[in-house]
Amino acid sequence: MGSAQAPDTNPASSQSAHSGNIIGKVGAGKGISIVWVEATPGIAVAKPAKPFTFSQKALRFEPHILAVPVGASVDFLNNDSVPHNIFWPAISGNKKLSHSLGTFPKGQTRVFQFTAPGIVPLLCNVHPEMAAYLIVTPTPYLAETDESGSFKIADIPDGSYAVTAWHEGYKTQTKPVTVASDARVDFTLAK
Ligand SMILES: [Cu+2]
Repeated sequence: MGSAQAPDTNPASSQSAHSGNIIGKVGAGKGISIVWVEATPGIAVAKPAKPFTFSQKALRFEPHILAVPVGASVDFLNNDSVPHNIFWPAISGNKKLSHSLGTFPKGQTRVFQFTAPGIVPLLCNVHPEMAAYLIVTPTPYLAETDESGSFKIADIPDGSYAVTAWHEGYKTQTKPVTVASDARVDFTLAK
């Protein structure tokens, strides 16, 4: 039988800096979970160029959960016919990071740049039932799961990392993962 080696057709192997994807599944309650790679020396964190928007419509925040990388600016748009307020009492429990954007009418936007990572519970003091979560991740390597809990964080430089999963009403969980091409990490969150 022939023993000729197949040509190397993997384009990634010709690059000097290798990277891979982290895939996995988060087991938790209904709705989406957020997964991110924790800060690691050597991982670049640049201010994201992409604009992020929360709107308030029909007395709800839209979306209910949004993940953005640290440094991101978020537009908060009142899309309702009534005035809304937006405030957060803390970021990841740190009350020193509480802030209010005030109360503003239909069509107006307030912008805030988030320079500290953490879980930001968004509230409206006009409508106590209004609530949403902004997740500010320490690196741009983040993913939103689908409703089944599956996620993929793409193009992470090879290396060893800590990966954290968050779900509303559950305890966050952090696991180690080594990326050398692709890697898999699964979470089962507890209340
Ligand atoms: Cu409101």
